[in-house]
Amino acid sequence: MAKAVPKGDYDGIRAEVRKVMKQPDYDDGSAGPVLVRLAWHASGTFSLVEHNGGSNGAGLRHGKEAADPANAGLYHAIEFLMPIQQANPWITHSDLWTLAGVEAIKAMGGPDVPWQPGRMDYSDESHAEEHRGNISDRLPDGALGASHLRDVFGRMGYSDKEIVALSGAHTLGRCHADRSGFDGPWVVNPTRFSNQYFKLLSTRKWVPRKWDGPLQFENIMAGERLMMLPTDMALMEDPVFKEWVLKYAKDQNLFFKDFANAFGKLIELGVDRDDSGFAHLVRQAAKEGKP
Ligand code: CCH
Repeated sequence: MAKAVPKGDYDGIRAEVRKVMKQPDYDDGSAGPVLVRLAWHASGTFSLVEHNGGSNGAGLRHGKEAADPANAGLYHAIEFLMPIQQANPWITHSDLWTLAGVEAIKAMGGPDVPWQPGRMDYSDESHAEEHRGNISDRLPDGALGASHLRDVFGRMGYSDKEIVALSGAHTLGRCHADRSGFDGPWVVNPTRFSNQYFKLLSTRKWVPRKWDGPLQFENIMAGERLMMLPTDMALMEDPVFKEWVLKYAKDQNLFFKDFANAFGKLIELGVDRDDSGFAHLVRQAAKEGKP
């Protein structure tokens, strides 16, 4: 049972998130990676042009978004957080999901990502659809390449550098054959946030795995079968992406700084609470000459 904390005590909520992260019978003993993925998938549907999608509303609980194959397995994360929400009904799901992602990153040794409350929740499926528009098929497909990454992340307003920084989250967690069809972790210690993903991506030899599943790449390290998705490999194949992979492999501080900025921006996408949310992003995109 999670603890009830006073309304507005987000540090108290963070402490509860740290408690639910300990899951000895789940994956690598931690809910942390799947909590980070929940925050990302809740946010990564945003479109700068259509101004819909994003973490506001916690639409991932409803209808098509809940059934999107890209979100398979995220109910684990939602369930891990449910006791906190039940003990603290004053916090919205959308605030809790994004805060849990940010706290999990920090608890696993990563940077402090800026976070602010103020997201609301859609009350039901029709409420979600009315506000959400058609946001199907917006999350990335691991089987594709560099131009797909630029399409998906460009729609949210991200630069090449930010795409690479965000991809560094694959230092956490693993693929599950029964969720995405892919299988295995990217690094040996997948509950520790670091620049290990970039180091391995740029220095190890990755060969196609011989198996019945979708194309993925492998390298055996310390007796463990590590993996890369085709989209991960695309970061080394594209010359602009590659430059950032090499920089982040060398400089963990730079990676932490760029990741914290990019992830902080991710969880703000479409959160139209006041001038610090969407309006700020539009001004920034206009300044950078983006659509
Ligand atoms: Fe990811 N990711 N991700 N990813 N991801 C998967 C797992 C995690 C892609 C595909 C996959 C980001 C970007 C991409 C995490 C964070 C981020 C899986 C396995 C696939 C497939 C899912 C499964 O089987 O459970 C693709 C394609 C992209 C394109 O860029 C970004 C951005 C982030 C966050 C910043 C995390 C964490 C996981 C591990 C989840 C877990 O359950 O362990």
